[in-house]
Amino acid sequence: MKPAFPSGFLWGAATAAYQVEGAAAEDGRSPSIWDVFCHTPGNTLCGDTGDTACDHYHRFPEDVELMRTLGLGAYRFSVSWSRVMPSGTEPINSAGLGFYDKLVDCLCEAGIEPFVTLYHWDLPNALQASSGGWLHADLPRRFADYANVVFDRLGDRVRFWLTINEPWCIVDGGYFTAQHAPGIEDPALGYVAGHNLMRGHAYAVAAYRASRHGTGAISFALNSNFAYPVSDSAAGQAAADRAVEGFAGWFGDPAYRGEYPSVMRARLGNLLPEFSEEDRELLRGSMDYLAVNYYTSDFVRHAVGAGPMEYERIPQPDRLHTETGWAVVPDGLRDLLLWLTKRYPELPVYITENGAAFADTATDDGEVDDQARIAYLRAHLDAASRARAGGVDLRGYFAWSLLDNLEWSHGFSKRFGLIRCDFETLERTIKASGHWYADVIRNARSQNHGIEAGTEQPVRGGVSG
Ligand code: GCO
Repeated sequence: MKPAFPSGFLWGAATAAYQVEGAAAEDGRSPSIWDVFCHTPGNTLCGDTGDTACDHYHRFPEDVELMRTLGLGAYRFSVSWSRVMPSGTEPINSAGLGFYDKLVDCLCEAGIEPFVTLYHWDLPNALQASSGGWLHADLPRRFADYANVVFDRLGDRVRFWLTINEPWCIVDGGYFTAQHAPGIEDPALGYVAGHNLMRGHAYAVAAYRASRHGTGAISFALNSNFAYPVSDSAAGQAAADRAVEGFAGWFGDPAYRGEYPSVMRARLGNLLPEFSEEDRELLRGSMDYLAVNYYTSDFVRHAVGAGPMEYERIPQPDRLHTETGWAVVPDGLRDLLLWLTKRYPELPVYITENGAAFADTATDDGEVDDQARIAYLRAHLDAASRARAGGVDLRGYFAWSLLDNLEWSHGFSKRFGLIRCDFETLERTIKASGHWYADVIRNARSQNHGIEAGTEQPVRGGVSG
């Protein structure tokens, strides 16, 4: 039988700085908008903050050892801009940058590929306070300056980069619903922030390609649900198509072809800012690969007057839901990957996040028999392999998350980890899902004649491979 995943497939797990690092006030780190958000009463469940989180900042050697035990080939983590440049601009804080230097070295020694996200939502608060953060037209340039500092320091060892994590979530949580930092509720501003996030992505990609280390692969992490119509009418199908174009296409289209989807332009009009000719140029072809974060899908119907896109989500009470209330829809992963590959051809694909929160119960020893998470991951890996069989050039998969961590406004109440973190003692215990994932990786490697971790080549625009 042909192996479901090819040799050189990158098997990883992901985290993000604010969710795991802790050490919020150490070595010159300044507060980010997420520190301010979490420290504002009422914003997070139980007032939880990332002050300590998993203390990954101090415990990273132990965490890398755990990754090695699982047999991970790659670790996706994010760099905190507030550590590297506490004021958001020069000067550079060498202690903060040094942390990532040590982490990357430690990963390389363990034969684990570092997969680095530059921005996972934690803008230095100084930039928010002084200029309105992503609403300011110059922020994209500041972001590229910061990115350049990181390329310069880590680019000799890091071959896979992501600029922005999930612009959709930043806009939705940060500017539509105010559930996330910076906690603004003004959709018109959300479209401006989203626009500047993509400009920041484009400028950082240009900086990377021009840099002395710019030979790896760079992209941004696109999150999207797929959407299915609840009726088989033409209007229902059109509503589902609009839902996907308005989700995946909102940010995917600019990064591929330099413009928003025409259906969004037609329906949102002036709410969507225009890219300048220079921005368009820089955006076009700014993904060396497609990085996809997937958790759930939607079931929708055409709904006149339900916002400019005129569709409505219909609850699916009969489906299994995770602790975050998201329906479990593995086929949506396959269908989303097929949709993306059709719309953005020629790009290799990495699933950069996929996972589920379930109410784990731990024994006194911290052991967790999380069969629900195993079932979720198994079904999604199966969907991913079916997408491959359908022509998607899938090259890697990252489970979200390596560790239980701070789930943003849900605080520590939602556990996504392959590894349990006891938030009192900070003790780590590999869950049943972690052991299961280690087996999946081992079996996949042995089916491919024992290809070792760390041999994967970075890709650029589907050219190599
Ligand atoms: C996101 C982020 C992660 C989350 C994860 C679970 O997708 O929201 O990238 O930081 O923790 O997705 O919600």
